[in-house]
Amino acid sequence: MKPYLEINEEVSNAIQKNQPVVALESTIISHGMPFPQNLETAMEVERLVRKNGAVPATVAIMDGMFKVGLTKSEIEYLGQKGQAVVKASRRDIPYLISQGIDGATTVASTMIAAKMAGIEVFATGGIGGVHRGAATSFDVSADLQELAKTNVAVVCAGIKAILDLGLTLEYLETHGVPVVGYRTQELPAFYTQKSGFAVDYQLDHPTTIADFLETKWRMGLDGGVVIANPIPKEKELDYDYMMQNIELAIEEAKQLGIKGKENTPFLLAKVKALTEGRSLASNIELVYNNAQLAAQIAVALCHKKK
Ligand code: PSU
Ligand code: MN
Repeated sequence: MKPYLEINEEVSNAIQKNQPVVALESTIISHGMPFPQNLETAMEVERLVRKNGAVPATVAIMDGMFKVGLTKSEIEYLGQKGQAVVKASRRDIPYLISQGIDGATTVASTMIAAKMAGIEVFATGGIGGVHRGAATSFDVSADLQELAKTNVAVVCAGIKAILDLGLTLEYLETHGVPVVGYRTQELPAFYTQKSGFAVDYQLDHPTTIADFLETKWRMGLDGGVVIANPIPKEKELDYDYMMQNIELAIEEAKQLGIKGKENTPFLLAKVKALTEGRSLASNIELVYNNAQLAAQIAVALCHKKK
């Protein structure tokens, strides 16, 4: 069989030497943000990971392979092509790899590539989840099923606010996925610190998070962990303002009959338009915040192994 995993030299050296590495996804680049902010954000995220002592490994499907650790020009390509790149979740991987078609990896597929490469920590914006109205649409992100089985910690600003947070928490509980709040008891709602829901456990230090992860996986309790890291107070948006605009966006998606993998990118873009770009600005800030914490957790995990 032809190889399907290509880890760049810097990332591969770091993994071999037990040095910290943070995986980063590419759907957020191609489908989650417009050009050129997507590109600027992706580059700044990599810089922040390095600044906090870890090696960044942005993941995508390119040239018929899972690439772990992209070059700047590969990130530029994904940013410029935007929605023309296939959004690749678990079910899309075999088609894209066997056909040699490029794909931007979601949380689910980035977790898969990270696991294959031996990377335990991953930073993104917000995870996918159970959509509002899922009782009739059945729209539940493949991210949740991946969290149920793949041993990677996903550092995020909680569950994307466009989703049904309560149902998503129920799903995670059923599948044994712990939701850990970093310095918070309240689950953040992506653009806001507030959500009205509680996390399962609060942990206040990258080292205690590393202890938690190591305990889970050493005990053979397979599956991911959600590390919910609230957006910084000065960057958050007003909760009621966001909920109003999200409801408008969902209403429009319903009217246009948007479904399947188009749903999340449509809603994020619509909310951005309705908030005159405010949602994008806070989305960028929360990703930066997550990249830094993810790097710190990766560093703490490596210290424990030494
Ligand atoms: N976080 C963001 N923006 C995004 C995403 C996450 O700040 O665009 C992406 C991730 O790739 C996640 C996907 O896996 O949205 C969820 O899509 P779906 O609901 O179709 O599974
Ligand atoms: Mn979906």
